[in-house]
Amino acid sequence: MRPKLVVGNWKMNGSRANNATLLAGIVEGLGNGKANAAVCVPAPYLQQCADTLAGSKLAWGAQDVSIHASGAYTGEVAASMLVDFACRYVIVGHSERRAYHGETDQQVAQKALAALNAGLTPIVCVGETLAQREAEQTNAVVGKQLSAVLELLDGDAVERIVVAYEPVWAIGTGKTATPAMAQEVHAQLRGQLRERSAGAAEKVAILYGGSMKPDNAQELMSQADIDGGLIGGAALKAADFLAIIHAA
Ligand code: 3PY
Repeated sequence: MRPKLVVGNWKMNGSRANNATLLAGIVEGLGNGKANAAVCVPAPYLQQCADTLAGSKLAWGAQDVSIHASGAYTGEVAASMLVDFACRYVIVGHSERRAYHGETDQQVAQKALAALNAGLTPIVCVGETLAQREAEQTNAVVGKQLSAVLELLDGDAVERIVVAYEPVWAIGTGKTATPAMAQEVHAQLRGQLRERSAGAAEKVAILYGGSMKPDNAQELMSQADIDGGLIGGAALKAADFLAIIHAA
C-alpha cells in the first residue's frame, strides 16, 4: 500500500508575514495524520521554509528547476541550489510552465533528470487541455508526456519520481474531474509505469491535481490509483489544506 502524499502548490502567492501564519497553522494541525505532506513555495521563500519547518512533519520544495547545473542562465535556479535549502520536492512540467513558458515534454524530462541527479523528488505534471479531452486525445497526450520522462531515466530512477495528473481544464476553473474520470487516467499512467517496471508501478505515487478541495478530496483519494493530491488554491488556507491532508 503506497502512503498518501498531499502537496500544496502555492504558485506565485505568499508574503513573509502570510507564510509565517500559514506554515504555523499547517504544522500545528498536522497531528499524527497518516499522509505525508509538503508545500512547494516560490523560490524566495525556501529559506523561510528551511528555517520554520526543519524538524516538522511538513516537507517543502520548489515549483521549477533548471536543466542546467550552473552558469550563464539568468533567472534560473539549479537543482543543487534547491538542495542547499533542504528541499525534498520540485514540481516539473506544471501546465502553467508548459503554457506560459513553452516547456516541451523533453525539457520537462530533463528537469526531472536534473532533480533526481541532485537527490530531489520531481513531481512530474501531466495533463490534457479541454480541446484535447473533447477530441478524445487524453490518453495519447498524457501518455506522451510521461513517456518523455521514462525514456530519459535509467534503471530504477523511475521509482523515485512522483507523477501528478492535472487536467488543464480543471486548473483554477473550479471544475474537477469526476473520481471515475481521474481514476481512468491514473490507471493508464500506472499501466505505463508497469510496462517499464513492476517495481515502479507499485512504488510511484500518482497524485491528482486540478481544483482538489476539502469536499471532493476524500472521494478522489479513495480511488485505487489516486495516491494523493497536488493542491492549488485550497493549499493557501491552513484549514482547507489540513482538511485535504486528513481526508487522505
Ligand atoms: C490547481 O489545483 O489549480 C493546481 O494547478 C495544482 O497544481
